[in-house]
Order: sequence, then structure tokens, then C-alpha cells
Amino acid sequence: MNIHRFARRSAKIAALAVTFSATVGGGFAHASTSAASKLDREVQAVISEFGGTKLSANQVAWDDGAVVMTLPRPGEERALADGEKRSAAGEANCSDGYSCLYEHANWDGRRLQFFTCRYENLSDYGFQDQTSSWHNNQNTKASVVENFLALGIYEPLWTAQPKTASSQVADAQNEKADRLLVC
Ligand SMILES: [Ca+2]
Repeated sequence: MNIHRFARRSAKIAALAVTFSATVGGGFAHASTSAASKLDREVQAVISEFGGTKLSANQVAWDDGAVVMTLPRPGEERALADGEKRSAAGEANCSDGYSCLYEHANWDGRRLQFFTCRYENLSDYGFQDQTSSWHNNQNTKASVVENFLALGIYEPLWTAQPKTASSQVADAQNEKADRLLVC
């Protein structure tokens, strides 16, 4: 092989390598961008319907963080905040001092966490008739969860004692919660 042919072949291989990495890199960039935009559309849909402010890529906060919704990232079952410890599957993960409701059993799906002792209408956050599991990680206060019956009338569904959790509420209580007395 003379030196000119070798140089031409090397240049051709280098050009192919550049083309290949640009294609692969572009593919990954596109995939992560569409996942991020799907998540952002979900977050923006919550904000446009229920107010609140975007706290991070997958969180919406109301009242300066008295209430925070965390959404699962695309392809994930569990709602985890940025940097939150990835707890074992089937482990309740409400932050210390908060009372949490979860969209699905086993503490999966959207997570709605509350800090302030007051009544919360879950419809204010698009969470009425959604709750399937819960974790009260307040230190001493119980939370009472209620179902709306008729004008101003609610029936208690369950009382969430402090530092307790349920991975799945009874069928008769499932996806019925409308109001929460945080403590
Ligand atoms: Ca209900």
C-alpha cells in the first residue's frame, strides 16, 4: 500500500466514525428530549388545570411547598424527587414530617405530600378518587381521609396513624378519597 492510498483509507474510516457517532448521539439526544418533553407536558397540564408552581422537572408545589405533587418520570412506576434515595420496591417513601397519598398500590404512581395541618380537598390537585396507598410520616399526628357523600357530608374512609403506611387500601376504600384532614 502506498502512503497516499493509506491516507485516503484512514480519512474514509475517520469520516465513517464521525457519521456513526453523530447518528447514535443524535438518537439518544432525541429519545431523552422526547421523554423530558412528555414529562414536562404532564407537569404543565397539572399547573394549567390546578395552579401551583413547577418545583423541579417532575414536581409541582402549592402554597410554598405545603403541598407537593411528584410525578413518576416516563417509564418509571415510582415518583421520586431529584436526588431522592431510591428506596426498595414496596417501601413507603413519604418524607419525614409529611403525610402522603399515592395514586397506585405499593406507593407507586403520583405522590401527593402534605405538610400543613388543615383540610385538603383533593380535587384541588386532581387527586379526587385516586388514592390507592398511603404513608403518614408525620411524627405524632394522624391524618383522616374521607369520601364525599353529598353536599357538605363526608364519610371517614380511614385514619392514618403517625409513622404507619398501607401498601393498598381495602377495595371498598380504593379510589374514593376526596378530602384529607392532614392532622
Ligand atoms: Ca370519592
